[in-house]
Amino acid sequence: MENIENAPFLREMVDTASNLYRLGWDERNGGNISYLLSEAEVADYLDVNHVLRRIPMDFDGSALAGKYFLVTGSGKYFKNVAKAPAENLGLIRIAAAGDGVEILWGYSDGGVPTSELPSHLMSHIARLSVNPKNRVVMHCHATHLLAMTFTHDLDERAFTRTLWQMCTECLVVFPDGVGVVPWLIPGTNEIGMATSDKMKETRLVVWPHHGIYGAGETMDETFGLIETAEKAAQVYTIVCAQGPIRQTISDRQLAELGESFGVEPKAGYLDLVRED
Ligand code: 2HA
Ligand code: ZN
Repeated sequence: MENIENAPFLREMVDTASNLYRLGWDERNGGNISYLLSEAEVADYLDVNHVLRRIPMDFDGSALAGKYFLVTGSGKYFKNVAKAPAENLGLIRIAAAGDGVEILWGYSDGGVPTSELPSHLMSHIARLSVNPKNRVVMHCHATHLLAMTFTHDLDERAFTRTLWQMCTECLVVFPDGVGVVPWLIPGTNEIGMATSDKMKETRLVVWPHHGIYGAGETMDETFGLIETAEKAAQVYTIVCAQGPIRQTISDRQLAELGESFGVEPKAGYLDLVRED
């Protein structure tokens, strides 16, 4: 068996956790990532028939039965992932009955998967139903997006439009906009259901006064998605600090941008009639 700590998927996870920490978006035990892997990918590094521990789950994960995920650990600090991957990460498989997880590697000090496992697994189910290539769900406490949830209207259309207007590339990167859930207790099935419900329509979901969820096909692309929205939120913060907005990207320009890049802005989010 090859050393799993050299596996490309593990290196990606370590690098991403380190970057999220370095950017200040995952203080203390903030943030969590789950990465869907194929059996063929993991079989070079571990015996898939050797289950180390089993942990029950109180929601129905049967849509993901038998699937493998690399997942950050509950209570673990992203700051420490690079120096101790086996303690801070774990490789799990969803039990055949969908009522628990089987730990195959990691969580070496007796740990368990992230407390946000319901939101992650439910979001994977939602994203896989619209894009079978979806593999990554990522949660972090992106600073400016989090701050915006105190000062900006939480209406999804309004929130999305502001982000689209702040950087030209936003509409191209997230034409489906961002979803916003109500404030809910983290770690619960309830916030998992609310998040995954939004994930059927958009790959970015804001948790007011807490952080953001992103989903995508690859680690890089998912990180880039959050990074782009966070950059727009940072620009918004600076713009607001500078004073009243004198000009912005018009809805007509946003529509032309979408056409030029072959993406469809979420229906109803642009006010074209009023501008014409
Ligand atoms: O895992 O970020 O939302 C720590 C968190 C909870
Ligand atoms: Zn969080």
